[in-house]
Amino acid sequence: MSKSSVPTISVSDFSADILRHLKQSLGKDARHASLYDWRMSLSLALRDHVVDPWFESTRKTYEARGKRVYYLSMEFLIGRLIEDVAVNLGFDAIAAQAMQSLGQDYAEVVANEPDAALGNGGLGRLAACFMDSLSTLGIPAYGYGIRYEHGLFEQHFEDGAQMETAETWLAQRHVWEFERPEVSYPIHFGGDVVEEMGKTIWRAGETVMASAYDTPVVGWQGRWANTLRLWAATPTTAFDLESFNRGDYMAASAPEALARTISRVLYPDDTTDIGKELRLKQEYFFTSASIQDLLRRFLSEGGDLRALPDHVAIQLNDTHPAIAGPELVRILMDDHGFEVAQAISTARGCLAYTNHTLLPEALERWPEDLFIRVLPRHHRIIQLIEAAHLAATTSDIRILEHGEVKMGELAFIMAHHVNGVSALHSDLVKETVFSDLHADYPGRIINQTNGITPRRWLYSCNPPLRNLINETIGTGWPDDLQQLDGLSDHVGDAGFIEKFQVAKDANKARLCDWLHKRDGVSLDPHAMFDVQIKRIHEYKRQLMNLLETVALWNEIRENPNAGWTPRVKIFGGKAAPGYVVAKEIIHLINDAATIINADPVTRDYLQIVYPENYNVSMAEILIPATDLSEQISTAGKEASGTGNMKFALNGAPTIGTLDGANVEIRDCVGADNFFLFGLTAAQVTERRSVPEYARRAVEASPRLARVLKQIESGVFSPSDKARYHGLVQGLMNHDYFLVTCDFDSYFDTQRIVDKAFADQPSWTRMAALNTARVGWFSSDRTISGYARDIWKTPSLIASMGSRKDVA
Ligand code: F58
Repeated sequence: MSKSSVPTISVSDFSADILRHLKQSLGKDARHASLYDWRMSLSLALRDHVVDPWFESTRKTYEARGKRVYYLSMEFLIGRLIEDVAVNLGFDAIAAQAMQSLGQDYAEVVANEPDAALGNGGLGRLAACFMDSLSTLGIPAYGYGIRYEHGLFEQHFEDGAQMETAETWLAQRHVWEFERPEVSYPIHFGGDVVEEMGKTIWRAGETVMASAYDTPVVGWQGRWANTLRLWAATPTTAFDLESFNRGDYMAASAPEALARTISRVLYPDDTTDIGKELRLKQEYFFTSASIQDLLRRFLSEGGDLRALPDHVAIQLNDTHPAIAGPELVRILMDDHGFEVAQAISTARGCLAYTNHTLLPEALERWPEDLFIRVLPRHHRIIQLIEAAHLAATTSDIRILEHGEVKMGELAFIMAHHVNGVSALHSDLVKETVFSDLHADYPGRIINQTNGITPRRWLYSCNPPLRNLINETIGTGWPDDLQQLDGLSDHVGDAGFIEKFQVAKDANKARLCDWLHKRDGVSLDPHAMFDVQIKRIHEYKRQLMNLLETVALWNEIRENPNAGWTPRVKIFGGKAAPGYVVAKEIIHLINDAATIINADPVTRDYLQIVYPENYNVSMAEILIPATDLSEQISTAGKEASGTGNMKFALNGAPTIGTLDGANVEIRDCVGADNFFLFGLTAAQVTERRSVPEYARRAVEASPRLARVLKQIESGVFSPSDKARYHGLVQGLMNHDYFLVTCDFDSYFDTQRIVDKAFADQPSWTRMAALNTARVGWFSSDRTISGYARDIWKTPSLIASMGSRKDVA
């Protein structure tokens, strides 16, 4: 990789660029400019510098006539982009100075940008990290997704209960995207399939158009830029004038209403949305548009479709785009005259599928009658795919079964590789959900452990630590994260540990300021910041964390002078609006916070905070300020986790189970620097077969029994004493995620954490070793793995030369 470069643009030139945009693009002068105007002008001035690398990358890609990666994902959880672009261009310091010279507060301008939340959680954020790494590595790639009008809902609390309101990131102009009105494709739904003169014809019932919006994604040091192409649904005819003239105004705008519905809103459920017709239409909408687009690109270069797999690598981010298989087969057969077998093998040569979950309720299945109604031609093609699979193997696994279309099986059968997202998860994929298909197609399942982009998740979000690392091991690490290993040599140096501590303290102080400004909450900056931020799910066990908090509260009250380590328990995360138990857990955390935070006996030792509306930007403030990372899912349930990697990288040791990528993180940081507890995946399976295992666990733990009794009897809900009756009874009777069984081990391990934290230099050494040893979890390493093992795509960066505006 070419090494560090210093931007040649001066602060005064960049300031002039910003002022020019303020005048020419925003139509404002500096005296009357609002925060919005400054933010737009700064963004446009930055964007100008992305365009050249973007064109250059596109030119190189066409010249190379090689293979492109197409990453199909229903979700891209992007977050804000100003800092991201500035950092990748090497303009971060200059942008800040320029804003200062213009009398503006850079941080305030950056924070004015809406947080683009076109995703629910891990799967969507992974897609965004992958886009950053694809560009950093110079691999020609397109991300394809949906340009939702409304991203993930905004969360607020009313008397502790979650409420949702619509998110409106597009209410103001989205400055990073380029509308491409000339790039649009018809997407058909419904109708019927007929045979005419030996040809199979799909006579669609309704059609919408998919219109492209492109966002350039620039990689580290601006050496390469790929495209994120998001599709918006538009009507085929904007307005039905005939109906209007008849006076039927509703009917006149019906086509527009129908079309816009498709890309209107992101489904806020990251597990299951089975059976919703609109969801199936969304999936087909963006997948079909993407396949049509990549085929048009391929054919425009004069390609022979039989050679498609040499030029096109399509990665399916879980099963949402699994219809890509039948869609490609359909186009090859119906439009290009391929035989079935040839169409299937050509499509399979292009397709690979990533599985992100083992939760049975999350594996997509569509009612067959709904599927036939929406996609009749694809249903027939799936029958052909299934028949070919049954003929080629001794398998009895079907795609169409019990009146359902099983998207996991479809994706698997149509992919040349299937990957899990951590070593443990990939093994479990082989042993559980896809064990039969694994036997039918040995070698098809491989592992690619997830990663995170170090540009956003260290360089940009943690300036104090970034500066310390630069001064300790140099500046080569952001695109070669294993260089962090070099920090290991310094952890024995008291001066370095002291500086590491100063960096952590600065981040904690920043969090305190932010929380105080935002919510009026004050935290003790010397307390341990113990953080669990992620979607609220029973398997992630926020409830176990809360139960431990209540148990600790009890013990502090009983013995207030026992030298407790002060802790702030920080929670963050949203529950799917229809997920009743998850919402009860949120309510309980907030109710417990109200009682516990008001207790004068424990106030100095224990506090609970749950800031509303957790999102990417909040994570960027919380993670660098964290002392202890909570990764406490039931073993075997968290496919990988990526928050776990972000915390370790930012110097927060983990308390966690042997689940997902925790296993590999622990291998890297060393068992002494990781607080392990709980049952293993194998023990979890075993325990479930023990009759009444939850009740027994509660009986064996007076500490837990007491906590459950307090919650059930209304100690935390005095105005509605029965509020948590159902939640507690659920735990006692069918604690599927083994909160009760792991509770004691978790509580005891937290007390070991207390002791460890009390010895600050030794704790900080452990934190520094976490940072030093997790360089392997860069998404650059993950993407290199996909490129090597699945896509067979080289980097084109070596052939690119250095940037013109960079010395
Ligand atoms: C997450 N999955 C996993 N959505 O839970 C997490 O462990 C992993 O780190 C992350 O993906 C990235 O690999 C996720 O966010 C789902 O799993 C969807 C559930 C509904 C069907 C489609 C996948």
